[in-house]
Amino acid sequence: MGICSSQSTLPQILLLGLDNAGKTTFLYADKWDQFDPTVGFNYEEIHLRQIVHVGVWDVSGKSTLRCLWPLYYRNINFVAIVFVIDAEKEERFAEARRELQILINEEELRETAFLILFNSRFEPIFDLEELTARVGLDLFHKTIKWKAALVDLMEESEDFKLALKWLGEQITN
Ligand SMILES: Nc1nc2c(ncn2[C@@H]2O[C@H](COP(=O)(O)OP(=O)(O)OP(=O)(O)O)[C@@H](O)[C@H]2O)c(=O)[nH]1
Ligand SMILES: [Mg+2]
Repeated sequence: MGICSSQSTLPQILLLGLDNAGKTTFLYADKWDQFDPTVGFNYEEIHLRQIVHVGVWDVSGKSTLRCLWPLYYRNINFVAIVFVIDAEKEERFAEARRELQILINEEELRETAFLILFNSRFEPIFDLEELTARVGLDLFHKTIKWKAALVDLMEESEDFKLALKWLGEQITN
């Protein structure tokens, strides 16, 4: 499907984050569990964990391909961005912060809600408060709607459900 040819009436969500953060894992958690780096994008109309029915664009996070991100959000009206961060790679937090900073300053994304999902598949090294501080989510303007959650993208959890419920509320508001 061409990037401009989506005829969907579903709310559209853009999945962003650094390479190897867990974006495709999030999108296809129910289907299989090993993914190659995304080349281009994946698009699915999906009932995320049976909580929210949306069209999801899963885009490559490779550094050389991040220059394509604006092509998506300048052509499609996204109600929310789900930004995935690997909670176990502290050495990449600054890089994630830089990318988030660019996004929140974009005029096209002023009305867009941001759900930040810290993906941790093992016992988390940091709790959500520490992660929020370390990535510097305080950089978010008070006017931007955002929420952060610490989840295992492959597992069901109350925090994950709450995060997706919040996403659903942003869509209906
Ligand atoms: N929570 C959890 N995360 C996993 C699991 N398996 C893989 N991952 C995460 O997913 C990452 C790689 O998966 P992808 O989903 O392909 O990453 P991506 O963000 O889509 O990467 P690009 O397509 O390169 O932008 C791994 O490094 C892990 O962080 C799992 O069983 N549980
Ligand atoms: Mg991917």
